[in-house]
Amino acid sequence: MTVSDPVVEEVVSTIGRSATEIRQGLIGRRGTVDEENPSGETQAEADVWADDLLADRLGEIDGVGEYASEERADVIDCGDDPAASDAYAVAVDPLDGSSNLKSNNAMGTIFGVYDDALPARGEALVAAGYVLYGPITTMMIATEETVAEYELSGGERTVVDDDVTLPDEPVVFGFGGRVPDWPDDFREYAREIEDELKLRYGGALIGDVNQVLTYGGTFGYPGLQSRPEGKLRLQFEGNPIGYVVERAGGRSSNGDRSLLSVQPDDLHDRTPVHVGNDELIDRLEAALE
Ligand code: AFP
Repeated sequence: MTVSDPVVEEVVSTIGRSATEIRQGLIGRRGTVDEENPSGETQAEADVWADDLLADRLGEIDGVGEYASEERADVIDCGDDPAASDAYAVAVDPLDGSSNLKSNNAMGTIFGVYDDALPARGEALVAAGYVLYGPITTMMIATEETVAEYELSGGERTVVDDDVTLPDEPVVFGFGGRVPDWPDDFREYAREIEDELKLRYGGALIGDVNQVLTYGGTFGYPGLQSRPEGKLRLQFEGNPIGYVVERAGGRSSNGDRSLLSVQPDDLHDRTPVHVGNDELIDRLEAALE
């Protein structure tokens, strides 16, 4: 099953082919480098390596005008301006959850294909998705038409589910941040959810969101007392994940409105992120009002 837009198909097939290699290349790259990414976090060797690999490959696709990643300060100009032409901008978190490398837990690669120059609103996305490096490597691809899940093996993409939809009955939840750092209104909401759903939190957005898409429920990384803007990045994490979950029939929110409607000021803006079943996100927004 291919994506109908040829540039988007080239982007997703390039990421899919690269994923097998990225997974293999993690071996021997579990250490850190002496650098911080633009968000001030220590970079793993694997972060830098996967970013360079994806920048080279995605940047040379005809129809990709910009490449940006969580691991580099500025957008790379690699063709026509996406704001003034048919070209797209590709934003990537090359290794989401890379601190899980040390403990050998789940990680991912997240991507968003924007029909606008970066930074852009999530409403400009034409496709988004992720690779999950779990016991097997899977890829979720959301477009205007559908959300589909694939297994990746040896560079091949095999459909597992060509119409991924969020289950109606929520089962799992995962909330990031330390509980004493949660604002009181979020803590009250979280207490209710703890009584209703089962806790599943793995410290990698992709692993946690994939559980929500599989079982139903909600993932949240709220604004904290010490950091009201939250931890996750709008362009590289919030928007792509919001797009996937909304296309699969759920909702996304920054606590007030859809993540996709948030106007970014900066490429590396952070945002509170909440995704999941409609009813849970409605309740969250009511609790934070
Ligand atoms: P790292 O890439 O530094 O491991 O951060 C992962 C992440 O951005 C996201 O994938 C997780 O949902 C979130 O941070 C986990 O944060 P906590 O370590 O505070 O739980």
